[in-house]
Amino acid sequence: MKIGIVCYPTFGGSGVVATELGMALADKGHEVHFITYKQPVRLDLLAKNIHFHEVFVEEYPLFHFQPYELALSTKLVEVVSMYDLEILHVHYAIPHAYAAYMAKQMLLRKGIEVKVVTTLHGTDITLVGSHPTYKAAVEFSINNSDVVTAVSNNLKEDTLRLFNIETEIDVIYNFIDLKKYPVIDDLQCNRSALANENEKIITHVSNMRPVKRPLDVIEIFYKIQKEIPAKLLLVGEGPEIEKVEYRVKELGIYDKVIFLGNSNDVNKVLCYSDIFLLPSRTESFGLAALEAMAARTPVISTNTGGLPEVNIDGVTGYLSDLGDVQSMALNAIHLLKDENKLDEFKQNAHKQANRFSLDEILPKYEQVYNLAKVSL
Ligand code: GMT
Repeated sequence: MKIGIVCYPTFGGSGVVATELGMALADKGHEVHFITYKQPVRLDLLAKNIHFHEVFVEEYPLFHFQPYELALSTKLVEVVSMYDLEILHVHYAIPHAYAAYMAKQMLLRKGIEVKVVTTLHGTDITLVGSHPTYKAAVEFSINNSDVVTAVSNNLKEDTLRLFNIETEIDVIYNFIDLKKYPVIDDLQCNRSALANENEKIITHVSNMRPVKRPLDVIEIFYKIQKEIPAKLLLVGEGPEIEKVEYRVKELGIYDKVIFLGNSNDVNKVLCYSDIFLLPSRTESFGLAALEAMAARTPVISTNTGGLPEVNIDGVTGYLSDLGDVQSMALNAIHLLKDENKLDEFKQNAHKQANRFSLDEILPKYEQVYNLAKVSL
């Protein structure tokens, strides 16, 4: 098939899922065209069947806001016409589903038909999309997509609750390419570079936005390190990072926290980890938790959104109420103090990640494309 993928090219989960999906489809022989304003961070441009088309937005001083949707829909018309694309798969409704709808209408005028598949990722529905500023446009673009998918049952329920949806929503879970998470022996995963022999390693990966509650991560870690020698690895950058640094200094634990910034090698960082913390206010799915589990790391998280569909309480980690840093710290301490249990949870986490393997999920998207192709 000839497929166009539209996504945010940044470190957010939706961009990561879109990029990994496109690369896997290309690997299987499909022709995949990424259409976005920058090359996606995890995209291997030299791989076979992969194309990248940059959406350029002309800066014009009259505009207070540069009209990205217009530039995107124009680019979509150009790329679909030039490469005979059959499917436009847009990740994140805002503004991608809207731009794809416009492109589809423009193409119909030229006698060209392209089908639009929209994948909802979370904040496009829960935090941003349902806001009155965007709601009507988001609802319209969902209802006018040929096929709509959501990354968890919880997100599907939220979408049906927050919008007046007239179209079917298929749940296709996010996935992980387990080949990228081999058993890494101790030498390759040189733990001693980061922590002493007796120290446990706790990790948090996010874009450090308020919804991820990185300050809770610090409070949880502070309690853990009082009981057990430990280091905290923080991966990612974002608006909360300065507050996090300030709090780390205030608590006097600066020598125990390692700030790694953004990374393309999350799998390599995760190989060091004993426990992964994800105390988010909400997560439609929690791709970061799945990546941790693929790397055999139990997850201590909140029980919000789609997290309970990924992290199984008492099996692959533990779930606590939002903001209950005491419970999350106690769960982590309990696990870290019991080597046998920790080992058991590490294995369980990896087993659970297998349920979300690329091999399981990729055919579901191919089915969706076939469904879209025959939709009226
Ligand atoms: O959560 C973020 O910071 C990024 C956001 C995105 O749109 O890129 O992530 C959302 O999509 C991911 C991939 O489907 C999910 O794993 C995340 O749970 C979801 N984030 C939220 O719902 C807050």
